[in-house]
Amino acid sequence: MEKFSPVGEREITQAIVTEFAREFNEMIASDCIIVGGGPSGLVAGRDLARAGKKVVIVERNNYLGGGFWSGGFLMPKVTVRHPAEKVLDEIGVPYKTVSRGLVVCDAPHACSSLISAACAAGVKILNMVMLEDIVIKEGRVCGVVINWSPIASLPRQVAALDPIAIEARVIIDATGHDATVVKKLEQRGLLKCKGEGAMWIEKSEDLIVEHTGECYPGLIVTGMAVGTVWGLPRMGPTFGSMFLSGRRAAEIAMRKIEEREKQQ
Ligand code: 48H
Repeated sequence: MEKFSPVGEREITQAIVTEFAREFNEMIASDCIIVGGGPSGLVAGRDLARAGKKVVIVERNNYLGGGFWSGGFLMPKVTVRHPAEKVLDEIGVPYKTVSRGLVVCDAPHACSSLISAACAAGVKILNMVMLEDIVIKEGRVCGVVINWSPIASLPRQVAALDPIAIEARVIIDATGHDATVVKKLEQRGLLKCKGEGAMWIEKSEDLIVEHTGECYPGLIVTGMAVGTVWGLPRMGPTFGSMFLSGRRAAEIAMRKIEEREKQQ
């Protein structure tokens, strides 16, 4: 039997610390910070990274994928309506056509493939890290204030731990139903969210994609967060608009990043 190489505790710890510090240092200033690693954030991140942009996803959970792992009603099957199955084709996920314009596939297969595609494109991930606040300068969102997620479950007197900030040319709110980045603007009276509408699948998905965009200078909103901002109907357990909203967010972010590059 082949023996493991004779590497000990010190080298292993050094490898983790050195590599994390090097990479984290790179994340302090990037082209785009995406808050939330669900389907819309992952598609946006992948598209931007494939176009050569420096992208960081901030995800409060220990895992990426958000609501994409469990399909609907805890049944791990994902449905996608035409034309969004093209994203499944791109990332190599097999699916079955169940009726005209509707496909179904395995949630774990689709979710793990999307995560893998985003990482392979070069997206950097900060997991177990939560958005605590935003940085606003001269009427523009230009960074996020972050902290380790576990401190949120500690008693307040123990958890008095100051956060840090990282900056980017553009920020994307991909935090799903909660729209947590946008809510930071709302708390300060800078924007008013209409609140998510009731379910109406036929209408919802086109509306989500159409309304994806910059909701405040420097901040683009994508995925379910779009519904919360604009009061749009929800679509329940179908994910095509999450993909195409993420794609649209990336296209808009690309233009904004280039505009900022010229200004800076
Ligand atoms: C860091 C955060 C924070 C924070 C949240 O919910 P998601 O899967 O979001 P989307 O919009 O990409 O996809 C929505 C979809 O999953 C869904 O729920 C659908 C289609 N519902 C339809 C319906 O009618 O119900 O992912 C959001 C991610 C999660 O991983 C969160 O942990 C993360 O954002 N997140 N990360 N800091 N403050 N808040």
